[in-house]
Amino acid sequence: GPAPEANDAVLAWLAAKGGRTRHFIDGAFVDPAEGGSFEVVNPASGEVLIAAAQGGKADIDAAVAAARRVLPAWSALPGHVRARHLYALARLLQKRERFFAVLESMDNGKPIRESRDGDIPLAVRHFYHHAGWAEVLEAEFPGHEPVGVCGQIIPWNFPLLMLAWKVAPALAAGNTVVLKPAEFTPLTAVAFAELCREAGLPAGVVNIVTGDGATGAALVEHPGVDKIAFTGSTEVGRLIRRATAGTGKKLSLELGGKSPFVVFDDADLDSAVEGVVDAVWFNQGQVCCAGSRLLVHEAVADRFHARLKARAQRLRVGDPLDKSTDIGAVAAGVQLERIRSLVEAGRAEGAACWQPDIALPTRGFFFPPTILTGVAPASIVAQEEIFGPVLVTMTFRTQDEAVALANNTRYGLSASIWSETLNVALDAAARIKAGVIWLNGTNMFDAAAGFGGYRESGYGREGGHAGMAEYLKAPDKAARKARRAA
Ligand code: TXE
Repeated sequence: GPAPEANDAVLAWLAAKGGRTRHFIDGAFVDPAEGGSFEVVNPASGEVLIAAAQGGKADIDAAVAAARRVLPAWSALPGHVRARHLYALARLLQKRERFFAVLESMDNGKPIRESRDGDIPLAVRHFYHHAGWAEVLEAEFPGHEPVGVCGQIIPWNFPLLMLAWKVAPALAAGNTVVLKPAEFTPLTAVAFAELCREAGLPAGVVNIVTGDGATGAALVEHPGVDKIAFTGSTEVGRLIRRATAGTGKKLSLELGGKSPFVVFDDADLDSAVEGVVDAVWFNQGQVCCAGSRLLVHEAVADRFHARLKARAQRLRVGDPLDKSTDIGAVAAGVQLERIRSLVEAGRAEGAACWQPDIALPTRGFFFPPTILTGVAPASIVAQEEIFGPVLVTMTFRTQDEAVALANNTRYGLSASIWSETLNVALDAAARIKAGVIWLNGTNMFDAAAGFGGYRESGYGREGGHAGMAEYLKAPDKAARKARRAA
C-alpha cells in the first residue's frame, strides 16, 4: 500500500473535521447558510467517509460577493506578485503530494499509483506552469484584462487535477474564482482550500462551495459571475449553454467523448496493446478523452484482439490503496449502474462481450475490464460515452474507411493513431476531427499544450497559450489603436 504515514494523516484529517466539511468563502471555513449536507462515500467500500456542506443560493451569493470584492486589488497586482502566490501553492501541494494522493484515491476510487504518479504531480505542474504565465502576462498578452469573477464547475474523474486546470490559469490572469467540486469527490478541493489559507492567498481570491447540480446551477445563473468554465456531461453542458446565452458571460465547455483508437496493419502491435490499456483502462475508463473505440485493420484484428485479451486478463482489479492495483473502483454507484446497463445494451444489440476470468471485490463499486467485439458503427455502444472500463471494437479495410469510422461520432475530443508509416499516421491525423491527436501514444497531457474538443465535446481550450486566452479579455479596437499610436 501507500506510505502508512499518508494513510494515517488522511484518517486524522477526516477525524479532525468532526463529521462534516465546510465551504471556503472569503478566506474562512463556514457552515452552509441553509445547514444541509450530503454524504461522501468511499467507492471502494461503500462506506461514508464524511458529510460535506450542501451549498445553496445564499452560499453562492456570499462566495461571489467575496470574489467581486477582492477582484480589483487582485487583478491590479503586478503579474510577478501573483506568480509568487501560485509558486507558493505549487510548492505546498508538492510537499503534501502523498496526503493528496491518498485522499483522492479514498474519495474517488482510483488506484494510488495513478493519483500518486499522475493526478497530483500533474496538478502541481499546472500551478508551476501558470505561475510562469503570471510572470510573463503583460509581455505575452499586452493590453489584456482579466475576465473577472469565474464560476468553475468540475467533475469527479480527476478532482484535484480538474481544479488545477481551472484555478491556476484563472488566478494567473488576475481573475478571482468560485469553484464547485463534484458531489462524489469534494474532499481534495476542501484540502486545497486549506492550502490557499496556509499559502497566504488573499481572502476571496479562491472560494470553494461544495454541493450538487443545483449548487452548480445557482453559480451559473448568478449575475455577478463573468465567466463559467465547466467540465462534465454533454447534457449539463447544453443546459449551461442555454442558461448563459445572451447574458454576456464568457463560457468554456469540456464535455464528453467517444475517442477512436486506430490501429493500422503496420502498427507495433505490442505497443498498441499497452496503448489500449492506458487509453481505456486508466482511471477505470472514466476519462473524457478515453480511447474507447478501437478501430483495427482487419488483417491484424484477430491477432490484436487475442493479445489484448491476454493482457487484460492480467490486470489487477481491487483495492485502490494497494500499489499493485491496475483498476480501482468506479466513482459512484449510479455510474456503475450506467456502465452495466450500457454493456447490457451492447449484448442486446448483438455484440460479443469478453471479460476476464477474475473475482471482483465483494464490496464497493467494481467493474471488470470489458471488450465488446462485433459492434455495429451505429449501435448504442459505438455512439454513447460509456465512461467505464469498456472498449468497443470495429474493423476496417482501408485508410479511408478508418477515417470515416473515426469521424462517425457526435464528439471530437481526441484520437490515437498507431502506424509505423509516417505518411499513413500524418494523413489520418489531418483528416480525423478531434481537438487532440496522439500518434503512437495516448493520454499524454502537459500544462503547456491546449486541450479541448470539436463538436459536442465542447469548445474553448485548457492549458498553454490558448488556455490563458480563455481567462483574458482582448483589448478593444480603440484601445489597440491608441497603443499603436503611442
Ligand atoms: O455529470 P454531470 P455526471 C459524462 C460521463 C458520465 C456522465 C454523467 O459520460 O457517465 O457524464 O456524469 C455539476 N448546472 N461525464 O452526471 O452531472 C455536477 O454537480 C450546473 C464526462 O456526474 O455533468 C458536477 O460538479 N452544474 C465528463 C459537474 O456538473 C451542474 C466528466 C459534472 O456532473 C448541473 C463527468 C447543472 N444543471 C461526466 N448539473 C468529462 N468530460 O470528463 C450537474 N452539475
